[in-house]
Amino acid sequence: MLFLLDYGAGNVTSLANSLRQLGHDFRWIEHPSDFAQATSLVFPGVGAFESAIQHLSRRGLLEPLREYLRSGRPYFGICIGMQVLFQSSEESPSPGLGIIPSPIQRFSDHDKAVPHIGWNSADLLDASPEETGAFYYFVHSYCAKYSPEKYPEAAQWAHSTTQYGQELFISSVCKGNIFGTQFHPEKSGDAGLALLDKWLRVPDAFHHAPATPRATRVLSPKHGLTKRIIACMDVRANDAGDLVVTKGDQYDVREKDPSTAVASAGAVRNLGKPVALAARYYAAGADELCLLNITSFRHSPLQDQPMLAVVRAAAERLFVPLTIGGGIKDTVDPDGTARSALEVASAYFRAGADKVSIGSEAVYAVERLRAQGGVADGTSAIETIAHAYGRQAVVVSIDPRRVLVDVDYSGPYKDEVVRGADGSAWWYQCTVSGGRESRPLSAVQLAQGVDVLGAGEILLNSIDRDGTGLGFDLDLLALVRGSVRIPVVASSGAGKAAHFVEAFAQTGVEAALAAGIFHRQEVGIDEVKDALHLAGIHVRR
Ligand code: 1PR
Repeated sequence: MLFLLDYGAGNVTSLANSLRQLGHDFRWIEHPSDFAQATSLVFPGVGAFESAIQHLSRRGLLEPLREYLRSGRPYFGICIGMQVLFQSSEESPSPGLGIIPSPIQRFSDHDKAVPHIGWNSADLLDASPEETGAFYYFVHSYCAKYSPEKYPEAAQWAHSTTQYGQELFISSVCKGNIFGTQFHPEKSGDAGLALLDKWLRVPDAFHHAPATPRATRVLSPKHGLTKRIIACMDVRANDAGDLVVTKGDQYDVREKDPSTAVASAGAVRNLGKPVALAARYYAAGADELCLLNITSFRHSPLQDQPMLAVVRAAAERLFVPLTIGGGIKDTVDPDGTARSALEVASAYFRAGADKVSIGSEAVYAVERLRAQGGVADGTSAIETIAHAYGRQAVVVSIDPRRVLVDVDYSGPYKDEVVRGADGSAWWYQCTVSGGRESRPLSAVQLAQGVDVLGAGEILLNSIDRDGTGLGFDLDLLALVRGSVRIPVVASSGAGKAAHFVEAFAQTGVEAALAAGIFHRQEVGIDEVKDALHLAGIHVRR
């Protein structure tokens, strides 16, 4: 019987969904005695090394796990489930299982954004150096460095390596009954599902004789993390109460009156059903999907059963990362029950989300942080969710708008003023509640504040460009990209494939998102990726 080990954090729903899709039955390890019945074991993990070790030890599962590993029965550790096999982690004072006698270390952020988020190739050590391995989805800040000179024993375990920036790390390990991947096969589309299936059906294929460690690979600058293309669905109830994918022009999602061209008068635009559209984008090769519940600031997402059902249905059949946003904040139910932002996020994770996106609440949190002199107090939604699920699970969605100023402006945002070729000057002001209210905070201040609080990624919208098709706001992207070390996702304004090329080439963002052009089928995801490939930008195709 296949058993899954859940340590209570991270999205184990994704793995369960993948196994069901592949037709494998499984049970959960509930008790130390369950290990005796397991004929194979998968330990998936997202989040923090320390929480995993602490959780296993509190539930009395650490020793049974060690015994299971010694017993020779097949083990597949995913992400943290692979990292716990190592001696130690810079992330945690608790030691690991020590089966692989080398450390897990943090990526250097001198030459790149950390966490390492996205699709990268796992290059098998048995393959020739020119051969590129399959692409899988990674999301982590810590890794096992691949260095046969420094860590010869870990190199003996290495099954594949992956390059991120100038660092080469072990992306899968294999020896005897033990297999582990730093990447998430359950979120890696067909390639990931095939790997899981092969391990379950032909475990002997993974009984691996140690590879002969070879000299460190020659690093080539173009080889490594790919740029991600994300399809975004803004979801809300239409006037009949059905959840639909809508799309605004500068955040106004109602049909314009044709005679006056005045928006806000007509019905909510309906561009399709969320799960059907998400399935179309998955099939078309989207690297990630994003569902934003754009009116959930009005009520508690925990009451929003249709939205949770949409997330569940999407997660059951789409095996790429799913970000869910809208309404992630402390709320009070109509019956007076207080609900923390962490509870709201947990409901989304249980439904199958891999990341949550926080909008308005992030603005308030950074305002509080600044009022406290930059000292975080651990209470914000970003901090509580990052603590429980890892910072890579927390995206902050920024909704800025340009504010024009005189060219000789010397006010509080003077250091962030952008000057246009036409002599105009502006700064970027943050808004909340879907652009309805402006706040005394700039996009750069917000981005830097959420980096301090522990966000893993920034989704950078532009109210001015949203739905216009004029291209991304390159000034905004460059400004924010240059002010933080976490990954930045460009959003708003894509009108053609060339807009993606210029965003990646000119601003260094890690991913780009579009909505309208994909919904209306004006530009395909394959067309965008072809254009990027032609321009020499590394993408998964
Ligand atoms: O504040 O935590 O409840 O989160 C609300 C979330 O809903 C935020 O992420 C906010 O950006 C989003 N949102 C709120 N109102 C709207 C609206 O459109 N009226 N949508 C809205 C934001 C922006 C992007 C859009 C891109 C690409 N939509 O998601 O998909 O601009 O569009 P394009 O390619 O067609 O130009 P909270």
